[in-house]
Amino acid sequence: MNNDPISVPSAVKVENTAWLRKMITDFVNGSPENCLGANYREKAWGSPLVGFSRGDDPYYQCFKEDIGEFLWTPFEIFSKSFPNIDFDPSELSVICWVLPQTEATKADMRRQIEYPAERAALSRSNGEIFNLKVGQYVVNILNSRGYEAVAPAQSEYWEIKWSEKYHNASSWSEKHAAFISGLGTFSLTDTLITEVGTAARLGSVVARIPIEPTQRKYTRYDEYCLHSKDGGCMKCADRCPAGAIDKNGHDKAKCVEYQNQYTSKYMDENYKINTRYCGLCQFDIPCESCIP
Ligand code: B12
Ligand code: SF4
Ligand code: SF4
Repeated sequence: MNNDPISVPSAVKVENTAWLRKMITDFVNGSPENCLGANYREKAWGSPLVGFSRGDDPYYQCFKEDIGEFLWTPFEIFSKSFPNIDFDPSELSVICWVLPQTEATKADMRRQIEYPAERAALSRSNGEIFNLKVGQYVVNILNSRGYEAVAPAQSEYWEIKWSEKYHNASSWSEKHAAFISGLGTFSLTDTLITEVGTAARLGSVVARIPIEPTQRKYTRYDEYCLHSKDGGCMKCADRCPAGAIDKNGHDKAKCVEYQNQYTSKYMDENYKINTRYCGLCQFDIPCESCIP
């Protein structure tokens, strides 16, 4: 299929790709707000990965059909956000980033067997606030250059949703956008495995700007997970204190229950952090920091 917006020269798309990647990388690496906070005057996140996809990539519609009608395509969330703009879906691009956990957080988490370490809990609370700021920053920079943009997961319309097939879900999935944008594949635990591993958080922006999409280096949906090769590995299952991971994948009900019953209380009592998080299955595993 070739429905390229032919009026845009390829050089412009390549140039946009380069400055957007640099702008996000410089912001993450240089911002004083990229900080764990509390007693940790250190970065919340390491240097980011950045990837791009076309807003009309057919994968967006495929995932919508598989997951549920509620899952937005880029076209849907852009139309909701800018109802007065007349545009073609081929004019949209999706900009995605991956924020890797730092070496210090990873070292702490590898030692944990029941509860998250304080650094990791702070990456979920303060680190996620910074992740949202990355989205706002990208939107602001694009707006200042005349491009309309929205961070779907920060949209007033974004909601937690229920998928008949996959249970807990939401109106916009960062993992699916990152998969389509060439940043990684799914794992046995449901998380995305990227070139900097799975111990990471993700974010994205949909914008009306021509960008060269990132080439996907994979053909299969679960290609980077060792379990998908021969049914082995499953180190993530050993790491899960809730027994929420087995050869069939990730049991979200058990995962949510463990977070509600144990880790949330622990973080509140021990770190005075009020958040829902566990994340043990992302650390001390072959796919923690790389494609295994
Ligand atoms: C709802 C939600 C949850 C729910 C449900 C988790 C889930 N898997 O969706 C709960 C509370 C359980 C949860 C827990 C966690 N979450 Co969460 N969560 C979300 C949220 C808000 C929405 C996700 C969504 O809409 N998914 C859509 C559904 C349909 O996708 P899915 O369930 O993964 O199903 C697909 C695939 O996994 C696959 N699949 C299904 N079964 C199988 C089996 C095999 C073998 C394979 C290969 C694939 C596969 O097919 C499905 C359809 O495509 C996102 C933020 C966002 N807006 O995206 C964060 C997000 C997914 N969470 C994240 C994180 C970090 C976590 C935790 C580690 C932290 C924590 N809170 O403890 C745990 C990890 C648990 C785990 N092992 O997945 C990150 C993921 C980062 C990454 N590297 O992928 C996200 C993207 C947040 C962010 N901004 O970074 N989360
Ligand atoms: S630990 Fe092994 S089985 Fe689990 S997600 Fe990583 S590669 Fe896949
Ligand atoms: S985040 Fe969920 S799946 Fe991962 S170790 Fe904790 S309880 Fe288990």
